[in-house]
Amino acid sequence: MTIDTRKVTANIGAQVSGVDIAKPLDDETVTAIRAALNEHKALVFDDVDLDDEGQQDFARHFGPLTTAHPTVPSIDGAPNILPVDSERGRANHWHTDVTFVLNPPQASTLRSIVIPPYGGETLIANSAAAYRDLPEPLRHLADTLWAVHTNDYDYAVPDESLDEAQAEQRAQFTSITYETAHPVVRVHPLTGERGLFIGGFAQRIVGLSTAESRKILDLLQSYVTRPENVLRWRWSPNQLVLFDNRITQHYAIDNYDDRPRRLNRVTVAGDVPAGIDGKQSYSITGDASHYTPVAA
Ligand SMILES: O=C(O)CCC(=O)C(=O)O
Ligand SMILES: [Fe+2]
Repeated sequence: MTIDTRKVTANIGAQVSGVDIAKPLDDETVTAIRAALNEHKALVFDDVDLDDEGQQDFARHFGPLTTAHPTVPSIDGAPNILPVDSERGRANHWHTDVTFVLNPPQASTLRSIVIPPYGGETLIANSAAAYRDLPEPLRHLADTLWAVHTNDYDYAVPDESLDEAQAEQRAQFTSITYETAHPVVRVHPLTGERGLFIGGFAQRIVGLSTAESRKILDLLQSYVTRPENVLRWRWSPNQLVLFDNRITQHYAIDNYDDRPRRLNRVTVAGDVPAGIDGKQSYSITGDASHYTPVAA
């Protein structure tokens, strides 16, 4: 069984055909999808005939699943599915999923259910391409840095400007405070590739003040969000996007007015990140064992 891939951009994204991901997949096919993911970082499958169960089964081919989220409830009866619903909130900030825990998911799947008539694209950035784009002195600096990731920060929207529903959601999101230190340059365990591992939950560089951290993080982040490193995916219903959460960031554009938009997210449990010297991430606060097993 071979799969067909068609690149969407030079640096990130491929559309996959020649495989029906609603059926159980043999090992060879899973290996081919994994190889394509290693190369393209984000894979799009069209016309998928999946329900919640099917999305979970597909994701399970890549490893044990996490539950929906460390603090946000799942869909009723589907403990591994996080509803991504425009009514509940909009992830219009650059991030890598759940990096505030010790072992963030290694991969995420998003399945489109309701898509607005315009807008609602998801941006996905290749953070390995960003690392390669750094001029050498900045690459050397990044190689030495560690960042503290947390779920408890203002997301660029201060508490006092939230309405009641938003305040309630934030309180739920931060009902357990997590803080984890990760290397700013993470080595991908399957490919050995180096990528910038920062994103919105990275709030502080170890050893620097908040103000100094912001400048360094913004500078590094500007390489991640270069248009050349970003896939802008315009959804149709019944698509599934699988992305490598170890070496990408993403952003859900809020450009569809009050039109409904709904996706379901299922994530695959990840390993503890390691930097270029092999040193592993360490937890500062917050236990995530109810959320995720640690992948080998
Ligand atoms: O809505 C999207 O396109 C992405 C949602 C997202 O980033 C998330 O649920 O973590
Ligand atoms: Fe996300």
